[in-house]
Order: sequence, then C-alpha cells, then structure tokens
Amino acid sequence: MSSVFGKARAGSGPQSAPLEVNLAILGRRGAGKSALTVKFLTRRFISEYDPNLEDTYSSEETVDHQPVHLRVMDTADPDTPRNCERYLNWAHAFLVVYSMDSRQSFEDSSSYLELLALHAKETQRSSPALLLGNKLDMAQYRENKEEELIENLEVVTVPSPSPKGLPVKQYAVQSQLPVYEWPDVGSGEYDVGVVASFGRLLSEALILKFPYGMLNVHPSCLPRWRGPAPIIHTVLHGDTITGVTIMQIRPKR
Ligand SMILES: Nc1nc2c(ncn2[C@@H]2O[C@H](COP(=O)(O)OP(=O)(O)OP(=O)(O)O)[C@@H](O)[C@H]2O)c(=O)[nH]1
Ligand SMILES: [Mg+2]
Repeated sequence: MSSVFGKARAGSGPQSAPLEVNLAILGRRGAGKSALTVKFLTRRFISEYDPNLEDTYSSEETVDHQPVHLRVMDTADPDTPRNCERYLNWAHAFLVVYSMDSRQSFEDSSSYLELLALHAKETQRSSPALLLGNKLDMAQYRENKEEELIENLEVVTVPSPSPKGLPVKQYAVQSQLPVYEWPDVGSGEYDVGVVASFGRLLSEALILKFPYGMLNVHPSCLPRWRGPAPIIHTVLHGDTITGVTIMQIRPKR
C-alpha cells in the first residue's frame, strides 16, 4: 500500500495507527462507479442502491500486513467534471472508470485524466491514477476496437553490438514501428512513456514531455531484486513467488 499510495498520510496517533488513504472514483454517468464501490466494500454485487447519490464510504483494510483506513468517494458528476476541488485536494489516489460497452464513457474518461494531469502540473504533486474498464461481462458489446486505443506507437532502443540490434528493436522493425536509437528519441508528441530495462538516466525534460507520465516496468516485486538483473536473481535464489512492478518515474531533483 505504501508504494501504491505513495502520498498517503499516516494517522496522527502512535506508530501502529492505520494509514489513511482517500480514494476518489471518477467517470461518466452509468460507468458503474457506485456498483464498484458497493461491490468492493461489501464483496458482492448489489443492484439495489441509490445510484446517483454521491457519498463517501469508510472501510478498514489490511494491505501488505498494514492496517489501512480507506475512504472511498463515489462521485456523481452530471456529465463532465464539475466542482472538482471536492476531490482533487482530498484524494491520495484516483480510479477513473469507464464502461466497456460504451465508447462515450471511454472517451469521457480522458477529460478526467487530463484534469488530473493538469492538477498534478499546477500543484507539482502527482497522485496515482488508474484507468479501469468496468462491466467485463459486457465486453462482447465493446465499442472500442483494441487497435483504435493506441494511435501512435514508437520505439527507442539503446545501441547494441549486434547489427540486428536488441530483440525489442527486431520486434519493432518486424512490426513496422518507427525505431530510434538512444539518445535520439524522435520528435513526436506522446501521451505516455513506458520504459523497460533501459539502463539510462532519463532527463527531467524528457520525463516531463509525457503529460500522462512515464512508467517503468520492472520484473520483480520491488524492492526485492532492484537493479539490472532481477530475473537472474529471482531464479538463482529459487524464489517461488515473484511479480512485475509498474511504477511511475519522477524526475531526479
Ligand atoms: N452488466 C453489468 N452492469 C453493471 C456492472 N456494474 C454496474 N452495472 C450497471 O450499470 C448501471 C450503472 O451503474 P452505477 O454503478 O449506478 O454507475 P455510476 O457510475 O455510479 O453512475 P452515476 O452515479 O450516475 O454517475 C446500473 O444499472 C448497474 O447495475 C457490471 O459490471 N456489469
Ligand atoms: Mg453512482
């Protein structure tokens, strides 16, 4: 929890006081925010509740063996984000929900993500935000074709002694994606950056070029096996449980 909700405030009591985490659930009308909130808090799907009511719920959770006092604000904006101050300065983390069977709800989620990106820029404080596709059981009626989700994808690799380049370069060439060799990063305008085993220090200017941030994908359960060879160490130590950590990269200041 502490790494996921990096900005959570510890309670003001003794050391063992639970972490206090405020989570705001955002998204278009009917995306299923209230259903999700009720399902998460009661562990079952309830169809009878007041769906348009905005309310804040409390729950005591245990995450990574730590007690967490979670408050969930189930918002209900009329159509687009309104009076956002009520959650922007309150929440430590945001869940932006869209409904898989509604293209409109998917498109509207970008206004929430843009709002969060703008707020993070203005306050110099970014909070975790997760985009969640709800109503998986309706996925057959999906209006978003997967190939339409990404408009533009380009690849940057580090130089390799092999003339064919690293496997990621070979894959990019085979998939007819534009490839640049570091330090050339192309000149395109991007929304999100993703880095994996890159091994180069990324400048603040480069990180800030991505309005929705830059993610690092690291194949270990950090902080275990931080460093350049996580998979090798996992195998050598015979770990029976491992995972992948996805974290947001912040400029080194
Ligand atoms: N099939 C299906 N229906 C769902 C699911 N989650 C929610 N619904 C239905 O979708 C409708 C809208 O859900 P709500 O939870 O009220 O949506 P909301 O985002 O809270 O809507 P507002 O409060 O008006 O902004 C309700 O009829 C729910 O029963 C789901 O996972 N699958
Ligand atoms: Mg609701």
